[in-house]
Amino acid sequence: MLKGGIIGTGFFAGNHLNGWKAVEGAEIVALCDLDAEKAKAAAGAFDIAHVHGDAEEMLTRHQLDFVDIITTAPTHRPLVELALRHGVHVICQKPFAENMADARAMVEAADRAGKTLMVHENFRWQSAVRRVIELVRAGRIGTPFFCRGSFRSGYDVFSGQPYLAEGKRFIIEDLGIHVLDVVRALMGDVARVSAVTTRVNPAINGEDVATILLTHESGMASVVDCSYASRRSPETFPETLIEIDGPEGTIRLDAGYRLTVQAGGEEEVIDASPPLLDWAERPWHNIQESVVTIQQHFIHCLSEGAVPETSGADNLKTFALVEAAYVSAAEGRSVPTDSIG
Ligand code: NAD
Ligand code: 89V
Repeated sequence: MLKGGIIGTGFFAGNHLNGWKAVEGAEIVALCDLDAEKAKAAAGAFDIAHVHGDAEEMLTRHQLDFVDIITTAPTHRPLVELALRHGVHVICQKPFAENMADARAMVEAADRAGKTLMVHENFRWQSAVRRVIELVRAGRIGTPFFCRGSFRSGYDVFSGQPYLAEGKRFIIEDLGIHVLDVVRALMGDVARVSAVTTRVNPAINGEDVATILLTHESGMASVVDCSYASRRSPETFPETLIEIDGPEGTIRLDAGYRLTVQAGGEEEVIDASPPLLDWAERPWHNIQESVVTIQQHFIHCLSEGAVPETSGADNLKTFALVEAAYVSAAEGRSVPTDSIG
């Protein structure tokens, strides 16, 4: 049984703690948060014996195999490097970093330490999205030539995550990053990025609408469009809608997890609704079940000595799309991903 410690017990940590209870081969033995009250409440609710106010203290006191970092991006690099100095594997929440230099430094530090570093990039692990990825990887529609990943909502994310209203960057860095990662998983790596952004909600600092055109290394194109300013019905938060075309057919993941596969002259319509886990609540159940799946993947990789699908090194390519999109939106030009330092 691998022993883990949690760093950060804020808004999203309850999902991780519930998830770890369901994961085979791992148990959380300690947790820490700078806010002692939050840490004690989480330890009480999840029956974790050891509570700390400091990550270094937790890492020194316990023989951990891994840490799960559930803090916001500015703290990721110091915490990842701290954990690696203590010789433990790391799974770290998205966004991986505040900038490309920090993201690269973390990947290099993990390589030097000989430890696994995985990013908790969970949208590609949502069961409905995963079905689309598996159908495409199995060649059901042939090699795709177009994809659209779309997330449009008017859901109030700011009440649970007030920091999202404060940063200069918002939707691409926080949400678009997931959709960009899903499209990368479906269509492959990206050569150029073009983005147009705007801020509709006057109460926040960052952009809440982004439309991004990706030119893949294959020469094919994708569109990623996301909005937290869309007042519409049905409200689809937090669903990622997908449309992907190949020479042999098309796959659509529509509102309400309706999955349509048209291929080989036949049409199949599937209810791809995620399970409602006993601790989950709508509409977050879609995200919540993906937390368990990604955690299980991390533990499987540690046990087998395998490289996680969303490793730190892999996530550099998703994070570069975020950076390129911001440069493109600011400068009004198409940005080659290999120009992102
Ligand atoms: P939060 O601010 O509510 O919680 C973060 C916690 O970390 C706080 O309690 C804070 O005190 C603690 N913390 C900060 N620095 C620390 C340190 N050095 N040592 C110990 N504790 C420390 O944030 P949140 O909403 O829980 O989000 C955390 C991360 O999860 C963010 O990066 C966010 O983008 C991500 N997130 C991901 C998903 C997803 O589906 N993948 C969903 C929501 C949030
Ligand atoms: O997944 C996330 O990172 C969340 C949310 C879905 C609300 O954007 O911040």
